[in-house]
Amino acid sequence: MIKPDGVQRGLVSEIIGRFERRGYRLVAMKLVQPSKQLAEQHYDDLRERSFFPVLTDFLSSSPVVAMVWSGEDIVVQGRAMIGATNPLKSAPGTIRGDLAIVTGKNIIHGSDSVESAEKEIALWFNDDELCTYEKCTETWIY
Ligand code: RTP
Repeated sequence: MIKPDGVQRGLVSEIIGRFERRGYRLVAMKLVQPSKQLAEQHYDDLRERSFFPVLTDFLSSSPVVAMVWSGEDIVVQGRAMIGATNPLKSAPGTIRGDLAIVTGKNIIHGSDSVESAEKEIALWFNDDELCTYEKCTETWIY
């Protein structure tokens, strides 16, 4: 999910492009204005953390781009592409390491396990919003 700061900063195409160029397949995508309740459900496991109110206020402050990507090892590789939670500890070449400097404004969320991805997909998408298709293997697609 591209968080409000990523959308506000005009980084949507930059972020989507990185996943596309890597070779991952887009399965679903939509611009959503999350309610506070949806933000709280999304970060349910962080309810006891002191930054939970600020985090969920921020997530519900402005539209986000919810996405589902698929492909070999996408959860682990996606997290690697995103970088560390604190952008200052994210390696150059990662999304956060290249594009962000503040933990609370780290522009993107990625599911941390297949299990949480399944939960989050169910939270953000209806089944009929997920597109099943094969990538074209014609030679003019690179
Ligand atoms: P995310 O869930 O957004 O992909 O981030 P993450 O796994 O890298 O980090 P997590 O621990 O799940 O934290 C979720 C988001 O909360 C904000 N945060 N603020 N100390 C703080 O102020 C603090 N720690 C975390 C970050 O925006 C983080 O992405």
